[in-house]
Amino acid sequence: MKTGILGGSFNPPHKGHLNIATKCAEFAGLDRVLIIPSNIAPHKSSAAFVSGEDRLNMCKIAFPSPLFEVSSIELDRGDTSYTVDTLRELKEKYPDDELYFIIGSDMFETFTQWYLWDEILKLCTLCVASRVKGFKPDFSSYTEEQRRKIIYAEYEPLELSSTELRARLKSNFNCEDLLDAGVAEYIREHKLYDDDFDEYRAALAKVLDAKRLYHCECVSEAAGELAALYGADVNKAKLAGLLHDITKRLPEEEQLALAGKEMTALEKSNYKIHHQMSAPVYLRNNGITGDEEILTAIRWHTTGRAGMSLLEKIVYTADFISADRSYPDVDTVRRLAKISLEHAMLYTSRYTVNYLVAHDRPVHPATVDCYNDMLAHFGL
Ligand code: DGI
Ligand code: FE
Ligand code: FE
Repeated sequence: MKTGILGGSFNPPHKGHLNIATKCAEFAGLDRVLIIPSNIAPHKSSAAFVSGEDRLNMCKIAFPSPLFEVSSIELDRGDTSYTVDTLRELKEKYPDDELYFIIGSDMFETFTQWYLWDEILKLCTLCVASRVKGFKPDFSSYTEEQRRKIIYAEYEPLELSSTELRARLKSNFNCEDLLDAGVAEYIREHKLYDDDFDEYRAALAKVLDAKRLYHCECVSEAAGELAALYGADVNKAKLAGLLHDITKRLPEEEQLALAGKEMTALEKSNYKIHHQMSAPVYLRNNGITGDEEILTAIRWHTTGRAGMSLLEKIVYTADFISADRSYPDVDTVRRLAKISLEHAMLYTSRYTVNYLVAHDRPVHPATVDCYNDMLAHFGL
C-alpha cells in the first residue's frame, strides 16, 4: 500500500491543503493520504485558542474518506512534532506500507536543516509539490541514493495561507472558495478564532473602508504571530496591529487638527506620515484605548525610530509582512522576520530610505534613525 502523509498545523484546514494532497495522491498513485495535525504548544501559538481537538475535527470535515484518513498521532505524542518521530511510528504501525511524505517546494529548500533529515529520507519518499513548471531543485547536498527518494509533483497552487484565511474570517470576507462549507460552519459554531475585539472592530468600521479593514486584520494576525515567536504579549500585539491605521482615511484637516500641534514642518507637509501621529490622539480621545505601549507602537509604525521596544518592532514589521502585502521583496522580508526582527527591519528600513530617496521625497529623521540603529545593531 502506498501511503501519503500531509502534516501541518491545519489552523484551520483549507482548500489549499486539500488541493496539494489531492494532486500529490494523483501524481504518486497513493492509495491513501494520512492527514496529521501537528501538536502546537499553546504558548507558542498566536491562535492558541484553537485546541488540537478542534483542528482534528476540522480536518475530518475538510478531508473526505476514503482517500483521506485523519490521524491524531502527533497530538497524542504531545511536545514538538518532529517528522522523523512520526515516520518511525508509522513505519512500526504499517510495516508493509511505502510512505510518501508531502511537502511544498518552498519547505524543501530548507529540508537539510530539518531534524534528522537523512533518516527521514530512509523512512520515506519525499513528494515535493512544486508550483513551478519544470522545477529543478538544488541537489548538491544529496547523495545519489537520497536523490532517488525525492520526487516532484507539479501542481497548480491555490495561493493561500491560514493567516490570510483567519484575517478574512474576521473581516467577514467571503471565504466560500477557500474554505470547506462544513469547516466554516464548525468555526462559527465553536466560535473559533474569535477574540474580544469586536468593539474595536466597530470603531474601525466607522472610519475605514473594507480594503483597509482587511489590511488591519492581516497586520493584527501577523503581529500576533511575531509576538508569539518573540515572546511579547500576543493580545497587545494583535490589538496594536488591528488599530494601527485607524486614522489612515481621515481627511488631512482632521488629522492636522488631532496632531498638528505636535508636528514639525516636515511632518505636516508629508501626508503619508500624518496617520501615525493622529492615530494615538484619536484612539485616546475617542476612548478606544489608552494603553501607552499600544499607542507608542502605533505612533512610530510608519517611520520607525531608534531604540524601538519589542512591541514597536513587531507592529512596524507586521505592517510589512501582512498577508495582504504583495510588493516584490515581501517573501524575503517574511523569511527575515522569522530569523529576527532586526534582520527584517534592517531590510525594510533600507528599502524605505531607498524608495524615498529615489522618488525625491523627504526622509523623516526617525526613519533614518531607525535605519542607523539597525546598522549599529549589526555592527555596521
Ligand atoms: O499605512 P500603511 O500603508 O499600511 O503603511 P505605512 O504606515 O508604513 O505607510 C507607508 C507609506 O509611508 C509609504 O508610502 C512610504 C511612506 N513613508 C514611510 N516613511 C516615510 C514615508 N514618507 C515620508 N515622506 N518620509 C518617511 O520617512
Ligand atoms: Fe500605516
Ligand atoms: Fe498599515
